[in-house]
Amino acid sequence: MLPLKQVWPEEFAARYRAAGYWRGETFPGFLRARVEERPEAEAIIAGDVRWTYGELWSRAETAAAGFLALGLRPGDRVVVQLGNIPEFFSVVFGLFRAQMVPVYALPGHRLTEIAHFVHKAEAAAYVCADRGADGFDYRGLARDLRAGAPDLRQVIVVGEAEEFTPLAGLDGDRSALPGDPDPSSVAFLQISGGTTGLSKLIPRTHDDYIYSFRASNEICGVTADSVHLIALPAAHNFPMSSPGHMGSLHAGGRVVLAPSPSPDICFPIIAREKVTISGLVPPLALLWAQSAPASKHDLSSLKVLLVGGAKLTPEAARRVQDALPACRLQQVFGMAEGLVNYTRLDDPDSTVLETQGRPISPDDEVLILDDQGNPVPEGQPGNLLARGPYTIRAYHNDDTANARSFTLDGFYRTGDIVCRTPGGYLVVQGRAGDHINRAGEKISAEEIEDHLLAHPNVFDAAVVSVPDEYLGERSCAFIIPRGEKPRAAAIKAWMRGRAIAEFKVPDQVVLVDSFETTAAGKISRKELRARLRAKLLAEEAAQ
Ligand code: OOB
Repeated sequence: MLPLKQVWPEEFAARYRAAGYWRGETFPGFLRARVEERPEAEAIIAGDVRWTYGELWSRAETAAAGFLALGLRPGDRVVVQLGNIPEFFSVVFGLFRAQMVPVYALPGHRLTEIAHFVHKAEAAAYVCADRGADGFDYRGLARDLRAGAPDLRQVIVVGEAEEFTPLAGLDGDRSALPGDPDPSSVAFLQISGGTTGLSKLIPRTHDDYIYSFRASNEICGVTADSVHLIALPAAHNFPMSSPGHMGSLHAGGRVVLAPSPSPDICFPIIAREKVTISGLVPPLALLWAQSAPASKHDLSSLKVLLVGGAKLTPEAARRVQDALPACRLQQVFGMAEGLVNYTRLDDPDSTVLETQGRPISPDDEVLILDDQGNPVPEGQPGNLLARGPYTIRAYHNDDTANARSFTLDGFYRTGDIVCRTPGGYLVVQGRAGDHINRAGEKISAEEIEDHLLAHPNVFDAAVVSVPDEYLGERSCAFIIPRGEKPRAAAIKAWMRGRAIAEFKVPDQVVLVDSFETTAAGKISRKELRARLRAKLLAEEAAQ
């Protein structure tokens, strides 16, 4: 299969190479370089498991040879659904080494989402664990997946494989392994937050992605001495590259995996491993801030805490900074499609507390436009568009989404509403699209409405976001019943039966007689959702 390409026009590619952003590095290439420099240095730590760079490399090569021996070929896409376990790294570096393309699913995804990724990526294989940290049995999911995806050739399981292929049993001829991939080819596919409909697949190249975390390392102070705690799911773009585990591995540092982001689990790990840097979404950062002052664990090694994925308000930022005085808060506003902004470690407090940072690269082009596409006056809110050396030009295999999400001259429409300060820092105000940002997990209103409409007693449904003290936002589904009135609990249970990620099950269900749209006649879904949301907030305020 031919390598997938992401298309930057040649003049841009030439500029990004000339500026030294794209250096021709590849994933297997950089890991091999670290192995040659310091094979005995520790790379991956998870509980009692400690892998050196040499061991990680050897396991990756064994897996790579094993994938080839199973009949998988360079260019094949492989959906990887693994939590924060060491095998995440031997599998993905094994795939890179064999020139295969991981598609990163999150541990919370269920059959509906995984089947969509397999279909959209035309994946040849699925890699999962026997069970997740929450006890979920992925082999059951794999069985159902296989029944509906005849082109899926292999299922590889970390742990007890039952009828599938165990990762531990993989082996093959290392001399059959290919050379290093083309640095401008697509290294992997990330999952989009899914602002409209189902998630899209985001193709990232070796060149562009490695630039993003190499530059992030500099901004976040990551070196070979760093100890990086990965508390969020390793497959998400934030803990992967901002500066993430990939940044730490590129720097030759240590990556420590936490099975859960809770302070009970993470604080003892920070004390034991002398963790220097970690990243969290705002609700978790607040939880850490609440627990830190009274903790009996020594957290003094922690020097940088990145917070992003959803808006951290100035008040919440202050709480986090005050609770961890020895540690610098760093806000990060990024997206799997590319553009990432950071507050800088030497920025004044006001910038760190009140803004979501500024772009990584001098060549990140940022536009802030009104709904007609004209630039807004400086300091005014507008739609954020971005183009640059690590922002994609197109989604994988999705013409409709591409036409909607990119301008003709290659800017990505982020869907976020931002203001820019005179110093060039961005402040996120909200977003234009209808998605719910539930503690950093993005939920498409449209996708959930589609599920609800499949219920026999649902006539119509509209899903909106509601401010939530802990989650930032939660989801509320307005439902016009048909026939027998369904109970809220029954709707939620039924949604779970749709085999979707738990975070997509509506937090709140409100039954209504109508959407009261008669006066205005036909209105857009967007306006309908806005009205329902405003009504709910007004009713809650009146209580
Ligand atoms: C990160 O990536 P995604 O792809 O899950 O979500 C991107 C969206 C952004 O478009 C924005 O709507 C929201 O998440 N977001 C923020 C934010 N960081 C992300 N909204 C307000 N404040 C922030 N600090 O979420 C992501 C990727 C890389 C680094 C960090 C986060």
